[in-house]
Amino acid sequence: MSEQQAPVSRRWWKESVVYQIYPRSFQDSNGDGIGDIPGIISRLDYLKDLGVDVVWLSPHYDSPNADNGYDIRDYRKVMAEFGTMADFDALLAGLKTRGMRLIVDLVVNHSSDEHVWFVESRKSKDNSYRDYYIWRPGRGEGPPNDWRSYFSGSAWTLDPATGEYYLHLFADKQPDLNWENDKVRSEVYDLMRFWLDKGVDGFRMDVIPMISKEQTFPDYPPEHRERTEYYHAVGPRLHEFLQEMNREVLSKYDVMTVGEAFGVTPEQTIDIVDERRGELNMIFTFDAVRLCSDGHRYREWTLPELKAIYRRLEENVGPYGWNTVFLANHDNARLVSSFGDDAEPWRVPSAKLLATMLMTLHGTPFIYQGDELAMTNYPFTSIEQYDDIAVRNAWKADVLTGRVAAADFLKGMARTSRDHARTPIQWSAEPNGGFTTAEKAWLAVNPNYGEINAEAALADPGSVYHHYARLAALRRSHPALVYGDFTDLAPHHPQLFAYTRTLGDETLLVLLNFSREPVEIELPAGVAVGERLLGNLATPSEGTRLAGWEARVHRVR
Ligand code: TEU
Ligand code: CA
Repeated sequence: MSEQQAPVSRRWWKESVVYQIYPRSFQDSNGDGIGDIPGIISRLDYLKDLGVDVVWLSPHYDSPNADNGYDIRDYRKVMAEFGTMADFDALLAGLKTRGMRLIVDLVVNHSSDEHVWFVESRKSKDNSYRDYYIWRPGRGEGPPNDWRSYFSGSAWTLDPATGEYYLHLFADKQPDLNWENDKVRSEVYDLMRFWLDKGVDGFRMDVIPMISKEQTFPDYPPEHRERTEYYHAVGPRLHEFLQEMNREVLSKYDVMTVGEAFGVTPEQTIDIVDERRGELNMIFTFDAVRLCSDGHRYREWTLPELKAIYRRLEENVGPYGWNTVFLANHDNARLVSSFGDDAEPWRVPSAKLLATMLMTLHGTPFIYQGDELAMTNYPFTSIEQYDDIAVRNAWKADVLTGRVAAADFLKGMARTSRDHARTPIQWSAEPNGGFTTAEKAWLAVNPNYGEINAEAALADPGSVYHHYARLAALRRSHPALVYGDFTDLAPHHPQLFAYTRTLGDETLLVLLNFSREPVEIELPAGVAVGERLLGNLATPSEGTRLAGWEARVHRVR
């Protein structure tokens, strides 16, 4: 598949295993029901023992929490609920002491409407901060164009003070910054330096491809009316802005960057991650996670579709780029519930199979908190149980207007809502899963915490947690799993994902049975199953047979 001639550069961030923390839901330390930084600090050994190299912290900044911190009021302050700057410094030091790194979330497509820049900007048309945001007069009685917010409704809100509309691709409390303004860009570069000078090791950049807007502000072209992310991503000056950011800031530090690239296609990826261009190191593309959710509806996906996405990413990124591997984050339902089988007795083996895939595909793996415990979707049944602004706004826009039946809406959300991933981490069988000593956590703990929790996982050598740890160790001792070429051996097989990773004279074979049914594999000539390096069942099958949801990694003979 990929006969690569050019030597691929070796970088620490290619060899790393990244773990995402959503601080609000990780560990509460002071009994207010909200996760916090001291809580994270108390779990650093848990992360180290899991095999984590880099922690990605979802936003920890001062915020009114319209979107749980993705609406930043002060980029240089720590969210009071999470702790203080001293706590942040202690977290960074605690990670470094253990040989781990920290990347933080950079949310600069938009700020909070409570950020002082916006408070000023909305005051008058001649305010010196006016052009920090995107203001336009209406068109007739309505907004300037037909752009829609990802959280329902128009992307424009009329502000009575000046009679103009401001743009917000997300909530009305998340006004988009105007990247055309040099002053905005230099403010962003300054705040990046602030955190880099503290010693953070890079950034995950929130919806970064959307920062450059088409300045004529046209209506959506017909082909982009449905999936507007493909319109908003990769605007006219995106590459110019990223190259400037790299020149001004990133190139001066040894850091990693990963852009959240909602709306960027595999074909567009290389222009952002080509190391010769000086933009970002990696991006998250969403074709794989979106396989199972189409808006708020769950979609049945097939394994050949998933494999085709990985091949397409592989073919498009080439020797000068690098991929991420992830299937879950704080914006998607739970990994094992969406891509595995969360019915017993398949939950644990299927979660381990997914772990095996994430850690052996070609790219930097990202683990989302709780997936190492095979945490499952929450049994949501009513609208009141949801916290997420995306759900609440969509309910108002779709159900309360009669466009979607309540039952259909709730059925879809029960499979796709972002809140599934945001329920607190289940640490033990104590009340509230040991997440908090408060009577109630900010979002309900999944009632299955009695069986599914970290204490039980740590005590069980056959747990998903220990499987991740073994995979991390395997990846560390086999550079083929990091740098090796990827070959899909059975692209069209409906239940089997079988591939090799080859570097120099080492070839490893990964066999994954994505179903409850046993399967017998036919391997191509020249590929024979050799020594088993790792498996997910207590009693592994032999040779070319795989039991239901069995996963194994072998040497090739
Ligand atoms: O998400 C970007 C994004 O566009 C989607 O994943 C989005 O969450 C989904 O379409 C809504 O249903 C990023 C952050 O990861 C997300 O948590 C934020 O809400 C969003 O940007 C705005 O900052
Ligand atoms: Ca707390």
